[in-house]
Amino acid sequence: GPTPRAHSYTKYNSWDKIQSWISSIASSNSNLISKQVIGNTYEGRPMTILKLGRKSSSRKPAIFMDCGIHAREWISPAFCQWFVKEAMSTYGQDSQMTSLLNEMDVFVLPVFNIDGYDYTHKSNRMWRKTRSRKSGSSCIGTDPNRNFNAGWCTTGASSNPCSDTFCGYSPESEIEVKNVADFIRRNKSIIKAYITVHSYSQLLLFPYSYTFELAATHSELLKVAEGASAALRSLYGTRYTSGPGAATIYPAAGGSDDWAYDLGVKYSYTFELRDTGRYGFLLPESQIKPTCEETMLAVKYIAAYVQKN
Ligand code: ING
Ligand code: ZN
Repeated sequence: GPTPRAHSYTKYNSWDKIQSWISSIASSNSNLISKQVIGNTYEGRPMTILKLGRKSSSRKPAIFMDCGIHAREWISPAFCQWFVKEAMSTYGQDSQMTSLLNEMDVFVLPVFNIDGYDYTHKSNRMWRKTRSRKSGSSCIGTDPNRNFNAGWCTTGASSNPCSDTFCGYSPESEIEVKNVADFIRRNKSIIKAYITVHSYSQLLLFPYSYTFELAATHSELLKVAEGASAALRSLYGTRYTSGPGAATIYPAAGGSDDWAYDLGVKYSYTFELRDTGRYGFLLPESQIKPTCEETMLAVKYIAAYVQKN
């Protein structure tokens, strides 16, 4: 057969490469990683969650992180791959990572919107939505970050199936959203934090986006976001703005972070990674490494806070 080549963490990998990587990283770290398929996408691709953490007989508290809700935001799946690699190579070396994976599990969904991601590699680089179809419209796809059941379709979303922010025909009408929401509901008692990774704008957002009202724990959410942004900035000076979605980026209902927060996940964050618009979604591969390195510091900051609270 073909000679296996090492996975590249500094390239934008195709879905086929990421799928092989999911299998190989899990099998070569079987002490720390287990795999779980939570369902298939609309086009039938398996959605696999990697559970990172030292095996334990009791149910550990957990952090859930997804990447690639939006197809064209390629730096996002690159970060989830980087995170898993870094977790494996620093466990037993870095005291914080060791303690995190000893005490908690981290669920990582490397690509949420796999069908869309594959489509951006093969047909249209700027595609955002899923690839689902329904009779009655010739337009394809729903915005998965408008399809969660949080103020669904009330603001910053469209009921037009041809729009890039189409909210779908009902909350969780997208199978990918349903699969993730079901998983989080099933594990609601152990999931302490929800982290979702997008690009671009260099923001660290938290609830709410569906309303301008402040979250019940606004000041704590802001304090943790500001600490995480400071940690991120300490590496290369990259500046992030923190705040509630509605006031910081724009009002938008149906987002995953608002839904997770209202379900009871107390620490719920949306990252908008580099840059601020020079390259936008077309962030050069030369920026994958620095972006992932700095983002690691922010995610580890949030994880450390959640671990001790
Ligand atoms: N931005 C997010 C979007 O879905 C967002 C902003 C975050 C909206 C949280 C709602 C909730 O539009 C990008 N770049 O996708
Ligand atoms: Zn996005």
